Amino acid sequence: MRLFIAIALPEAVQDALADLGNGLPGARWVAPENLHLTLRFLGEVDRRDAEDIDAALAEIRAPGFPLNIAGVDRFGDNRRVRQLWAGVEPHPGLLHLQSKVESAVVRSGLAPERRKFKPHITLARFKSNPGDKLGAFLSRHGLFRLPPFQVDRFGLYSSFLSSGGSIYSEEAMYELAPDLAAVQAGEG
Ligand code: 2AM
Repeated sequence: MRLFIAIALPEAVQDALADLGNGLPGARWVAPENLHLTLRFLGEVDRRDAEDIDAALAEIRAPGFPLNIAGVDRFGDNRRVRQLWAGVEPHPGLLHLQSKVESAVVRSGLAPERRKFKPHITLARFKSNPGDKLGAFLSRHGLFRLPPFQVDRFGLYSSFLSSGGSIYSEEAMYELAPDLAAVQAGEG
């Protein structure tokens, strides 16, 4: 099984992100229902490891937090643009959850992730270079920002590569604890 751990996005957020999806030659836009924030890519995992990872993830105790999506940028350089993505602000609650997820995965026997966590939502990959249009696109959407939404769970997903693109399925869901900051703000 090809697995990853991610935060799902509300449909309204997926739709707002999908609205960015035009005006770039060579872009293969991610289908709106596939837009997500990856916490950890696991790759091919056998059933026993997957069960260990599931058990370790279910033990995570971490509070919910608000997710702020802001900015649009790319991975890759001018010669070879790889990905276009929407930025995600590194809220302490998000970083706390990501580090708990990372230790759960390593405790389950997988090798640690070497790359620094750079929270992002991939919007498009490229089959050919978008050229000058990319700079214009990035400046047009430089101030892109969505209203924050509250994250109260995360999930384990499988990814199946089909001829029509990736098909993601939710394999398990893990609830976060109440976000005390949000609860107190609501009471005040
Ligand atoms: P990306 O959005 O930056 O491409 C499912 O493929 C998720 O796992 C994607 O969100 C993808 O991140 C992430 N991922 C991280 N490393 C990956 C890799 N080596 N191959 C495929 N997906 C990877």
